[in-house]
Amino acid sequence: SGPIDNPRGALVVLEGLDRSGKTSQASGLLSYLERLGLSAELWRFPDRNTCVGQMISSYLTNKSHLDDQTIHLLFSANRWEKRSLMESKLKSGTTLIVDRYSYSGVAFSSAKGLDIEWCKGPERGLLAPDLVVYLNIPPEKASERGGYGGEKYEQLEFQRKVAQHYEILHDATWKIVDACLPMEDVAKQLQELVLDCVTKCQEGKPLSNLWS
Ligand code: NYM
Repeated sequence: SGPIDNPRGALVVLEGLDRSGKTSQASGLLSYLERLGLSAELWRFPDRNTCVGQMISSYLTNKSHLDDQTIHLLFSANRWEKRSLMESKLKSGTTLIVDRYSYSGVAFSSAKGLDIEWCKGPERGLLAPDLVVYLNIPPEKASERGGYGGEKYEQLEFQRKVAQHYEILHDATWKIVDACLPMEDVAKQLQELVLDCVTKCQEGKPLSNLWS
């Protein structure tokens, strides 16, 4: 069975600062793809449902303390424990819309001062996204949006640093969408980008690994 008989799904990642609108846009995208009759699922990282995810969650809610390297590796392990399921879903034709991925991992940890190459290390070999959309919002604007929830990292000063580190990670495959536009306009742009990407994957674009 070739790519035409057995088309694979696309791995689509949404990235951006806290309060950039990723989560709302991701669920809008899911209903859009379903309306088109495509098989799609919404995923997010951290996935707080696993044992590792629960350790991450208690760190983020300040119920436990971990040093910067340790939490970095837990975020990465949380992606590794989902890698094989991710691959089988994609191969069986399901498109995955993923709210945060390795770029969050590297941007947030390197914003704390960890070496960026060290941060990328454990991410190598995870599946590479077919499309990364960065929802671009100035940190000041994001902080005005209904306030932060009080988890770790949700402070303007730190978000400014994260924004700078995201910028270092941008590569040719990233699409940047202005997250200050009205929600419907952001949604429209996302739909176009994602549909184009899904089509390329159906036509046989191969899956590859991240940063290897
Ligand atoms: N975060 C998320 C990281 O620091 N590293 C990672 O690898 C990932 C996936 O967790 N402030 C941070 C970014 C967020 C926080 O994410 C929780 P969310 O999307 O608010 O549940």
